[in-house]
Amino acid sequence: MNKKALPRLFGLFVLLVLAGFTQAAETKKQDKRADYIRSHYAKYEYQIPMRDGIKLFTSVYIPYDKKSEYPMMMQRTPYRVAPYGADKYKTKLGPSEIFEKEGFIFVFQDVRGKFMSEGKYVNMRPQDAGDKGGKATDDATDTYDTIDWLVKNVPNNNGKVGMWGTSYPGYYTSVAAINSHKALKAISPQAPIADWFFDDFHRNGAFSTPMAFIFFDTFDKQRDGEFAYWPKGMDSVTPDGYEFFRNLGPLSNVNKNYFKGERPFWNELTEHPNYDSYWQKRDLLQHLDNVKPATLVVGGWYDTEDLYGPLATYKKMSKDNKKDNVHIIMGPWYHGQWNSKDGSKMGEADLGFNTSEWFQERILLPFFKDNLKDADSNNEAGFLAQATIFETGANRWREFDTWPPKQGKDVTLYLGNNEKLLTHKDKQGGFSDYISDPKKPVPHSAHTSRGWDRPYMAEDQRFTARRTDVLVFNTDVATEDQTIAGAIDLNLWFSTDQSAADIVVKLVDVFPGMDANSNKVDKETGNRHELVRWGIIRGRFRNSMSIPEPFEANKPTLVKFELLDVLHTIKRGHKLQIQVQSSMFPFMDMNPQKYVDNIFKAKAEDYVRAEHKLYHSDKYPSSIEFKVIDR
Ligand code: PG9
Repeated sequence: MNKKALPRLFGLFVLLVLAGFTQAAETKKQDKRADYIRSHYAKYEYQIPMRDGIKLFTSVYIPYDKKSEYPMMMQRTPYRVAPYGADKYKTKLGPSEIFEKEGFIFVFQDVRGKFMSEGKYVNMRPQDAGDKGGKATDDATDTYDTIDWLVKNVPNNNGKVGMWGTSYPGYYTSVAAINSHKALKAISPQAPIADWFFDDFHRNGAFSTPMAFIFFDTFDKQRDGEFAYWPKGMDSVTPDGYEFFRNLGPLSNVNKNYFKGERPFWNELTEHPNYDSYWQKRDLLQHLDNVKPATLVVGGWYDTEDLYGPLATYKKMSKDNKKDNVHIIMGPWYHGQWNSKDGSKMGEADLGFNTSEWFQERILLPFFKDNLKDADSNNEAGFLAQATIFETGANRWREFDTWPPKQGKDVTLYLGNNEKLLTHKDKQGGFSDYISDPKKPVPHSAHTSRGWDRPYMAEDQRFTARRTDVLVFNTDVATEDQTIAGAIDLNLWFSTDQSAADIVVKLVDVFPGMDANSNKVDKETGNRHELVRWGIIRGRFRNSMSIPEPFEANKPTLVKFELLDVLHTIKRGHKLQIQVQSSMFPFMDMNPQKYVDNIFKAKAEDYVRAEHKLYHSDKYPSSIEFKVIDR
């Protein structure tokens, strides 16, 4: 054994022991939480009848302590309310542990057609039952009927109900606001899906194959009668998503090689590649303009699943900031991180402090207490701003009267020659070109994953900046801090020598190589290219999401779209960088680059290499526009 091997082995041993201790401490904490729940709550199970006779399975946890009456906190979910059986207890009840200590009645319900509930499940069911008359049902009437039953039947309740949920359960929380029951006093839709043509597996018409493939493999399995178990997924998915999805080939191979036609929702979505009436009917936003309960919309800046949802939900529910019962908080989080224990890091991004604990203690619990326990206080103490928004780059919370902020300076930057981002059009400018090759698409992350991961949302982008199929444009080094607030509008003059293309744009914060104060290289962050926001458009949808069109070969064409909101400070000494590319693989499927009517039916030979050009001349000035606000 060489001399260094022994200390190394010892180091490894110490690390393993420490990891073991941490794991054991975590398990002990979980056990304690579970013990607390069991000794403080009695569990009941009910089959609650809906207006059409269908019964929905509901479990209810009631505090043993009967000294006072309690409000109910409810979650409706398509992900099962297990464990089933009145003597089998959940190990978590509230959004976070402090809710269990505070004391609420917790209610969990399997939505219509899922797990132990009767009826037929419909993904993003069109909410078309209308007002609360008749026998017609949808998810909104199911929520109404459930609340009506709960307030009349659950012992020791105070007649007030709150709802929360993340993602799909966040969607069901938004749904509750449609013609809501008068006992529903407070809701917190968290990362709510709003419109499935823009959330989760769809982005401006581009498609996330890993997300849809992995999710619908199990979620879309049809039940054979009633079942209480989550169906088993396929075994064959490799941990190397780049390799797996490249080998998969055209999307039609999903059915041919894996699903075998046995995932009905997958079949439906592949028949509707455009934003047609199938998707439009499922757009929840159209029903959200008369929200009565106090509302706190929650979202994460680094949420790769549902970032569109919370922003669009707040905009619609608040009628553009006009309703003071509707609030929003956007934090520096991945999907659901706000209810996790550790919100001090998101991937490689250091957030400075535990932002999720701050949210749970200072925002979420006070919000529900205020509206469900105090006599209709409706934010009388004023602890909740209209918009509470985390400023990345500076790592601090800020409060606003509106989101996005109204005040500020409008800035336009033009792409230019020599990788420049300029404050004026480049008079000498021309274009930059690159080859986009479906055989070697640009990876969405430098790390290997099954293709649907989270940390990449704040990843160092040097790995792409140095590829020949990625264009970069940089501002000069900033001499003052610049805080960008809101969406970023993109006006890109683009051409291809083929007939179809995707355009991906990334907003990147380039850290200095040298620490300006100490004149030393910062080993951890030196020259880091931190991803702040990225977005994609499938070029065929540049003029309409419903009516796609091919590109005319080699014709400069204006493509406009937006990057979803940010609140980010490019600090003094940093540079703002824009990267442009035509794939983001495997997270987004590869555009064949030959126009076909339905990409889900494209053939292997439709996937062709293409030469794309991005213009930055006086005649074709590609630009980005955003708002800069005061510090
Ligand atoms: N919104 C999430 C999701 C749905 C469908 C596919 C992928 C993700 C979620 O409920 O987790």
